[in-house]
Amino acid sequence: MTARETAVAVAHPNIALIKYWGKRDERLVLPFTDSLSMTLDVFPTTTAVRLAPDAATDHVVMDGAPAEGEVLRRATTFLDLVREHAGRRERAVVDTRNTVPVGAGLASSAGGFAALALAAAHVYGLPGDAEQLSRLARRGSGSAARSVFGGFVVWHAGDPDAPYPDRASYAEPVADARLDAALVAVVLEEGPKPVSSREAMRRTVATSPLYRDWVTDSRADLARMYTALRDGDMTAAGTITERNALAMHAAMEAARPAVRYRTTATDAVLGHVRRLRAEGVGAWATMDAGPNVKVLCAPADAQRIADRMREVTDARVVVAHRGPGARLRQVTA
Ligand code: 2P0
Repeated sequence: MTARETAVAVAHPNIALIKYWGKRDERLVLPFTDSLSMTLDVFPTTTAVRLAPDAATDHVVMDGAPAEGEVLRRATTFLDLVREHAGRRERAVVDTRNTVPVGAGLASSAGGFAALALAAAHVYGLPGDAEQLSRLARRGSGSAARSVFGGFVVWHAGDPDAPYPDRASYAEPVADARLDAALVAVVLEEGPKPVSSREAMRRTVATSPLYRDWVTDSRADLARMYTALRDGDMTAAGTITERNALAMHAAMEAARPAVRYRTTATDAVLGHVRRLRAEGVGAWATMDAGPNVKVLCAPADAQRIADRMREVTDARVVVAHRGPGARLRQVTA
């Protein structure tokens, strides 16, 4: 690939139905388990990367303000990796715009690093296909490996004994997925979470007596989820999704000290989801590293579920469907 001066990429967040929770290698961002997600058609991140050959450092702007601290450090470390792969030295100017609240457990880093990986790979002239892009995005943030692709996506943990474990861990679309699903996002809080998912995963792996069982259970959930997606079985997919998320939260709550992202507002929404099911509506909850709830359902039920959530909570409620993978919007030579 020839290097370009500027590239602009767009990527969407994804929500895991089978969660990623725990790294076996922190530096390479290699997970203990495979995970499976749905890329959304809402909350895109748009990222422009421009080469700055005269600059001494990278300059990163997020939502109109210069990035600093951990955000700047992670972006620069990621650009260093791209430069190392490309054999280049020039610094870059990055301008990224989110439409999702950052750090609130709404997968902002997934769309963010997928867009940054795609735009940076273009300006630095890194060769590679979507699978390679997924490996690269993984190094920025694990879940970003999945946002490279649209629809239902599986991220392979990869064989730990493979000669090059980095190469064995990438995401790809789930073949033959026939399920048509929507996700109703119930946004209870938009502020950053008290404990980063990185730290929370570390603590769960190191101290939770439930972690090993969660890993075993998650593998079985994944096998059943493949069948549910291929059969277009909403009830099975929803049931597996909800229990996988509850088990992940149970494992982190058993960590020492406990990691607790669920709040009383979260539990109230979970109650409303159960009540909908009791009324015969197919609705199943999932939660990530934050208090917000996403309700998996058939597209035909999404509006009804969203209306109910607006009735019973003060939350911002957003209906999402399956969205596209990361794509370039503009490249300037
Ligand atoms: C997931 N989450 O599968 C899980 C479920 C949150 C709960 O991936 O440390 O930002 O950058 O690899 O990808 C959030 O973690 O973590 C996440 P890093 P990431 O979607």
